[in-house]
Parts: sequence; structure tokens; C-alpha cells
Amino acid sequence: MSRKKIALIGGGQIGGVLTQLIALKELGDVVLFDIVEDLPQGKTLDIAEASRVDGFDVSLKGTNEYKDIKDSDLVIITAGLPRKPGMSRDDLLTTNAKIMRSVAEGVKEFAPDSIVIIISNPLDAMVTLFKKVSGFPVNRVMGQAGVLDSSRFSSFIAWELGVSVKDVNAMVLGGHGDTMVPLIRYANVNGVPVMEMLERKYKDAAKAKEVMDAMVQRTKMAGGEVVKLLKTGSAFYSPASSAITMAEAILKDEKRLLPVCSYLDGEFGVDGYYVGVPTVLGEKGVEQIIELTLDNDEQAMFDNSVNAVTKLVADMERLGL
Ligand code: A3D
Repeated sequence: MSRKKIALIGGGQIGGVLTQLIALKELGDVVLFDIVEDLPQGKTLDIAEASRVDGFDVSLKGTNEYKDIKDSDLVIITAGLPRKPGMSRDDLLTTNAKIMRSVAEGVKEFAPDSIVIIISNPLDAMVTLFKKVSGFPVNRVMGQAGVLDSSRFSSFIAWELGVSVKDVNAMVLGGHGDTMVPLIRYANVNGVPVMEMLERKYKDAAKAKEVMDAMVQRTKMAGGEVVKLLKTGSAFYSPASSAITMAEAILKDEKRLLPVCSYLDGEFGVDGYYVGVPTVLGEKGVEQIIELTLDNDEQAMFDNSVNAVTKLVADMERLGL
């Protein structure tokens, strides 16, 4: 089996952590691309010089030229501005859409058979734009958001219940914005419903609901919480780890069921939009979309989130981006 080639477009905060994680896990050879001269060369050199102590052996190359990503198997895109305090993800639309267009053209030309994971915000719009400009089939274009949002939700549940986060399964669906949909009813600790555990802990259903609502709210605002603390940018360790989970599922054909920003063609009653839904990832990229039953409240939240995505995409089209 030949070594996989992974192109990372954007050598900023997330791009740097992605490079390091790919090296540590020896997932493949990395080409880190950025428009800033010397930045990707400096980051890859720094990480490569830890190869002896960390014990990894992969090739890491920094570049400012698209031709170096030629024939990559997988591309992960983080090019674009991150949020600063007080900004919403949607405030990044105009700037990042221009960047995403140029990236999509570069990837289309030099890595036309790659599978692409997008992280740049506003996520749902950037994935839509990449698909439109590249013309890639929808199974090869997806976005990372739900894995991170679900990991955040799972962390809050574990901290609240005093259990290992390894045993928590909780999924967040919908768009990657304030309307995202943490699925309370499906959240469990090794099969035991989280709501049941909260009700036993507090011996009061109303209090349990209040605690869960606070965790849901914190999940929706979790990106902003980090932005407020960091002041100069947004979260980068956890988004990188989340994208690596998806990358590993694809490169190793793991068939993992993960919440992925996938193209819906009638599933969940949505036609022609990218939305976060349970997705099976394997060597072909998006291999299955798993539909699940939503109750009335969940469906209303999901519809609201889909509306936010359609509005964002309409804004992008209205602005001619
Ligand atoms: P940052 O550290 O600023 O890195 C972005 C990099 O993109 C910089 O090094 C830029 O030089 C580079 N860049 C700008 N224009 C281009 C271009 N045309 N071609 C190639 N590279 C370019 O940001 P970051 O790494 O912290 O975040 C990157 C993106 O991810 C931002 O849009 C964030 O909002 C987004 N983000 C998404 C999530 C999700 O979960 C979806 C989480 C956190 C951040």
C-alpha cells in the first residue's frame, strides 16, 4: 500500500496542529500550503525536526505553490480568517468566500480526485461554495463541524455527571451556528440515557431539564466562549482533532458514523443543501447518510437550523460571492 498524500490548505493555527497530528499518527505525507511566504515552510520544518523524539517518519513539506499538492488523496481546508471577539461566524462570509473560491480552483486543478474536508467558516456556506466551484461529486466534499460540536457537548455531560468522557455518546446535528441541534434524547453514557442520570442525580425532573438546557446552550456558544478567552482568534486544537477523526475514518476506510456536514439530496426532507447529519465515512468519503427519527421539538430545531443554512447560502448568492 502506497503512502497517502494529504494536502492542508491554510497553514495557520489549525493547519499547524493538523500537520503535527498527522505526523504523530503517521497518517500520510503532508503538504502544507499557505499564501504567506515562509510560514508553512517554517511550521513543517519545526514539526519535522521533532520526528526523532516523537518517533514518526513521514514527509512534511511547506509550500506557497499549488502544484505541490498534486495528486493528493485528501485535502483539508482551513484557509480563511477566524473570528475575533464580538464577531459571528457569518461575519466572515465575504472575506472567506473569496478565499474559498481561489482554494477550490487550486484543488480542482491539482488534486481533482481528492476527498475534501472543509473547516473554514462560515462552514455550511464554505462547503457549498467549494462544491459549486470545484464541481466535485458530493461524496468527496464535506465539512467538519459536528464532530467538534458533539465533542464539546460530550465533554460538558461528562464533567456534569462525573463519568469518563470516553463513555459519553452525544450528537449535535444541523448547521454550524447558534441554531445547531444537540440531540438530548439520544445522548447516553454507555447506553444509559443522560436525562435519566440527571434526574436521578437531582431527584427533580425540572432541575435536570434546567441543567441539560444549560449544557445545550453552552454547546451552542462554545466556539464563542473560546474566542472570548483567546481574544486573537478561535479554537484550534479541538477543531484540528475533530478533522483528524474524519480524515482517519476516510484514509483507513473505518466506516465510522460521525456527525458530518454532508450534502442532503432529500434525506431529512432537505433538498440540495449541506447540513450536519449522521454520516458513515469510509474510503469513498461520504458513504451513507443515516436518517433518524426526530420528535416534534427536535424537528422544529432542525428545521430552524436548516433555515439558517439556506439563508446564509442565499446571502452568498445575493452578494455574488
Ligand atoms: P488562522 O490561524 O488565521 O489561519 C488561517 C490561514 O489561512 C492563515 O495562515 C492565512 O494566511 C491562510 N490563508 C488566507 N488566505 C488564504 C488563501 N487564499 N489560500 C491559502 N491560505 C490562505 O485561522 P485558524 O487556523 O484558527 O482558523 C481557520 C478557519 O477555520 C477560520 O475560518 C475559522 O473560523 C475556522 N474554524 C472552524 C471551526 C469549525 O469547527 C468549523 C472551528 C474553528 C475555526
